[in-house]
Amino acid sequence: MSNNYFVREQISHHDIFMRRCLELAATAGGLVAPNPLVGAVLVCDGRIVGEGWHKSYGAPHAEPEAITSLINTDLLPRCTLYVNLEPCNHYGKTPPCTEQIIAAQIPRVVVACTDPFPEVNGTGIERLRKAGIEVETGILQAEARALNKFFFTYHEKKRPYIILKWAESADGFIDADRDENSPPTRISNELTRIIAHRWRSQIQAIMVGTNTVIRDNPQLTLRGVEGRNPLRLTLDRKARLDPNRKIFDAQAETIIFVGHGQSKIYGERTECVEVCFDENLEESILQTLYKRRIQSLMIEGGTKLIESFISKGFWDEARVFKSRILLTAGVKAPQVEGLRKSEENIGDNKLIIYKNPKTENELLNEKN
Ligand code: AOF
Ligand code: ZN
Repeated sequence: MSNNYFVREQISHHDIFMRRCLELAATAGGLVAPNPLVGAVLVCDGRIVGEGWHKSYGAPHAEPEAITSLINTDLLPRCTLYVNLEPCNHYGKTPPCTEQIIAAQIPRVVVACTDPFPEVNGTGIERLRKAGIEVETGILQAEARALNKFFFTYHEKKRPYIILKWAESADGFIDADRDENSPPTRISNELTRIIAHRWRSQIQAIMVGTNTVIRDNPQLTLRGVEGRNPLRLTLDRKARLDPNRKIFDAQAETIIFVGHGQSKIYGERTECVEVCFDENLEESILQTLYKRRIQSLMIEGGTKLIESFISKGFWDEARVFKSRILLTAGVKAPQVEGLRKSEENIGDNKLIIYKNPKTENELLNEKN
């Protein structure tokens, strides 16, 4: 058998086992934030003999889970450990995974990507190599980074991953011309409503602008889906919003960004954060969220707020529902120039997903 054949076989096996790590990791979706989704498998003589994943925030990490799942521990010195994130090297809620891998006498570790968490950041791989363990990195790197896009964006860009979301008519309006006393214009269908609520369950914070609070009076909570309400955010420069708006109804934690000296009590579970309403407003908002360990933000309108984030390059993904309704006049939908990643029919509506080409490229490719 030629050497080449052997190498090719090894590579494809690497992919298969790493894919299994990603699959295991993903089963904890929505349960581990702000930690990343991590899965690990132990392979002996080409077969998976142990599996583990990080099941919930504060729970053991994937690697010790895989190690303890092994029935015959005599196999450990013959195993390769696959894991989609560099093993941690710090004392957090659990001891470092590196120490546990070394103690288990595992001779080879295959990693998808390094951990940008400041306390790890390459030191996990270094520690393993120093202990004489053979470490290979970069296997399914782009897939692994995409799986944990919130986590990587947060640590590398020091801001949450930003999703823009809106529904627009066939002729490009998000609302008809109407006064604030008439009900919001229904643009998308019932199915898209359920999808949008599921998205809310997957992110940590949700934001709308002042005008949207006035005109649409959204509640921004989850309805019809399981999960935790995201942190609600809005802007109120002069603190003039009516405290009876639904966003202040104490159903979820809420932050109102107000101008300096404008803090006041809007209601229970609401908090004012004073910011400068200048050209750095978006940066100030993102900085506040970074400090509060918010890794994902969905901006649901209106056009002015969404376009202000787009103009600064502060967006990663836009999820747009396009309906067949014609409004002929009204509030223009945001203009976004991005990579058109996918298009899907949701009943008589279309869901179009755009990605910011710059941040997508940075996300999928590790720097070093
Ligand atoms: C791993 N394996 O399965 C996970 C890792 O608060 P702690 O102690 O759970 O540590 C959280 C950090 O550990 C997290 O920010 C990330 O850097 C890493 N997560 N590492 O080796 C795992 N979930
Ligand atoms: Zn760990």
